[in-house]
Amino acid sequence: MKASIEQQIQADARYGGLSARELESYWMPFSGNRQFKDDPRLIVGAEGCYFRSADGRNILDTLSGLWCASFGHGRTEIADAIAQAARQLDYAPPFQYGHPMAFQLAARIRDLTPNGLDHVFFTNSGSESADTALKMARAYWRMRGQPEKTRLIGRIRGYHGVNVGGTSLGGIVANRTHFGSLVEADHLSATLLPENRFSRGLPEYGAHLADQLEELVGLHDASNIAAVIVEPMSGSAGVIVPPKGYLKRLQEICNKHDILLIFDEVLTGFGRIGAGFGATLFDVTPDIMTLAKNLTNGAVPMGAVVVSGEVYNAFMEGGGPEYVPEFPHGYTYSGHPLACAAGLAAMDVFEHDRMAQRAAEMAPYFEEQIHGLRGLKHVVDIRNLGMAAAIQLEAAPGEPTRRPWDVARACWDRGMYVRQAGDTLQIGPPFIIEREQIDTMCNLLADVIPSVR
Ligand code: PXG
Repeated sequence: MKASIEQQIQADARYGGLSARELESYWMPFSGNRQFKDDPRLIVGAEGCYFRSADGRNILDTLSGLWCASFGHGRTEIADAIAQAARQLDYAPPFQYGHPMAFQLAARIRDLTPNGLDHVFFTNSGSESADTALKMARAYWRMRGQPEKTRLIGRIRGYHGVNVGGTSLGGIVANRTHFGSLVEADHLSATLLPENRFSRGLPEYGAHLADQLEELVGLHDASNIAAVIVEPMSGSAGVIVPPKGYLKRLQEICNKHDILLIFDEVLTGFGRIGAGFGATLFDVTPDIMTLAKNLTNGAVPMGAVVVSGEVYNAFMEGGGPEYVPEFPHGYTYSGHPLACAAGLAAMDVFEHDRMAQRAAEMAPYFEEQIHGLRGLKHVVDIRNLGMAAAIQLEAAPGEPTRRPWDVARACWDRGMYVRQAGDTLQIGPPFIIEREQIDTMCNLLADVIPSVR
């Protein structure tokens, strides 16, 4: 007699003992739910650069989870801090009340981020950080008596999470198609240019693309523009590295026209590109910076928005009676005690283990090995900066995203987690990765990439 689906699932170690009902109950994010439930890839443990799969294999993590566990999985310092906080203070209301760790972590972030970014607002994710920053930018101009400065400018292929503001300002078409028009937004061109294929680090060509901001000023007038939001390096769209001089030029134009510059450093923050922040590497201090991911090393959801004194003071000066919230915005879990504990412990790891330096030191070897994949069948571009890289594959006719998916799927069977999105494979391993593990990763990619149809 044919075994029932339930029996088949129970007998298959890949399902980790889940029932069919449990599988059906969970609507997974950014996932092919139907495919996954027939072909599960369950993770049950993590340590260092490895995951443990439900069927008992060690899986090399080449994306630090989703670019967030960059100091390595299973950091006991962070786990202990979370456990201690959970016992002492499970929750404290963040509106009109506070707890010490939120203030301590804010000061810590202030110390680590570039001079001039002095005040920290807490959120629970990168998406919330992006939407918070956009609302701050609009409210800032009202506080300054210029309420008509409302227009927001993003960039094609940008990613600022999935909330309403971030979806609108972002520029990845697949993430926008289903949702109609949300927040009005303009978009600068992406800085992905054919001239720059296979650039190592910063591409030479393309700084002129920043001048498009002048064109938008010419179209709308600066008196109507609140802010520009960009990632110093676009991650999700496949590691799009800014051309030399581009970000400086963007900042100059913003300064000239009194437009706020927002850097979305959710992915680049805390070491990913071989420096503390994009702002540090490019020597461009924005008015507002968004953070998340590495802030807690991925261990507890948390985001932050760091702003200049000028932005903060506009609210303090324009806020009305002192007991009234100057910025009517915030989340039940803003600065949650467990997140703050994780954040403080992660910042200790970041500093004491010199994580940004570690990323910078490993980056040249990583670059060399990744670019060694040039010439493989299907590979049409390789881009990298610090400990981030993307391998772009030629689209299969009519199925632009299939090849990266097939590569990622095959790698999982062979003991490696690789993130695919659009037409690229994204590589961003934990900074603690060793040379031999980079070799293993590149050898496996060299084997698998040409093998897909
Ligand atoms: N801004 C940036 C720059 C990001 O990279 C977000 C905002 C949203 O963060 P939350 O925490 O709301 O997801 C991100 C997230 C990928 C990948 O494959 C990148 C992200 C998330 C998942 C996958 O590159 N970035």
